[in-house]
Amino acid sequence: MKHTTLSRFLIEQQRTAGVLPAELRLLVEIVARACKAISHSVNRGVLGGVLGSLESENVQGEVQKRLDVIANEKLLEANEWGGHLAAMASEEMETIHLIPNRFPKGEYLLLFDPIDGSSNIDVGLSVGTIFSVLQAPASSATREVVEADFLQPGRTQVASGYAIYGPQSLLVLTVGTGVFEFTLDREVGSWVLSDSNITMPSGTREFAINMSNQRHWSPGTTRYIDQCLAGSTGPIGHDYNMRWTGSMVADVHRILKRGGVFLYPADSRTGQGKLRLMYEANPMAFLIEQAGGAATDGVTPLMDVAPSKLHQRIGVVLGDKAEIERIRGLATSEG
Ligand code: AHM
Ligand code: MG
Repeated sequence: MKHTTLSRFLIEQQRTAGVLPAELRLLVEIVARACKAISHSVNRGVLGGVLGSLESENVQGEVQKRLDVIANEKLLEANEWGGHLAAMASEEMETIHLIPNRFPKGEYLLLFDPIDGSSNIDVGLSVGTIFSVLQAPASSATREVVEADFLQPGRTQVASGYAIYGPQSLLVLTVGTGVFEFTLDREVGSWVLSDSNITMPSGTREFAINMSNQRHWSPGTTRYIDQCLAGSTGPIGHDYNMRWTGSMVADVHRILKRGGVFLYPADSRTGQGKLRLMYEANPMAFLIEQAGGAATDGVTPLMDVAPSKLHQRIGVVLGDKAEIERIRGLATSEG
């Protein structure tokens, strides 16, 4: 079997497809290398002393896990010196991280959630890293990058992806030319192409939602889930299956490969969702759209939303196009 490594894939994208500037290639390689290191830490678990919580809270008021902090540091360290970035932002940091003056500054902005699905770390379930890449505004070349430079709609992303640390460590990537999956070959230490041009299967009757939030849902969300639960005797006329892993990376990966829908909708508690627009919703939306699916906040495509804050939360409804359209219809017929 011919093995295409991530490096070779990226060089071929640069050469043949002509879509990948050299700096962006370097950026993706460095993020992938950091994810490899994070994968090793996750894998060693208690043996590496990486499990458990810290005393600290992040900007969202969530208790930080040891691995949240370790993964954040690995990503910062790996990406500081390459000369490809203007600045970084992370779920674990209140504000943006500028590239220290001793290193050259590049034209890209990197955003990440270092460990997504943190509640699963200590119980041996899949967690992951999500990342999004934007271009810094041209005006920032002659001044210090500021938070407002990051507040671009998801549609402007030039790359996004996630690594999932599960039964296998996988890296799923788009640079706008389809979705590609790489599997970590631990013996050799490289990411190897394992699935190309991923297209989401359509028509899969499977939904993912945290049912314990049901009492907070909007009438539209309630109506959709009621229809799914009614199965073959309801208006949709098909039985549904349900899955909820507590790790968005794992749920989204299943949907990319097997189809279905994922919902973490805005609800009555705050009028927002739980997930963060800039480094969770948008990168996943880019991948899902590239794979032929749809990703909205329930109504509006996520990537068309103009962000107002770095850590903005938003409702996320993504997956099978026809189901997302059904959900949108049920949401807009509410009033
Ligand atoms: P995290 O980035 O702090 O881990 O939070 C995001 C996670 C998602 O991976 C997952 O879909 C969701 O939170 C689960 O939330 P809940 O525990 O409310 O079901
Ligand atoms: Mg997360």
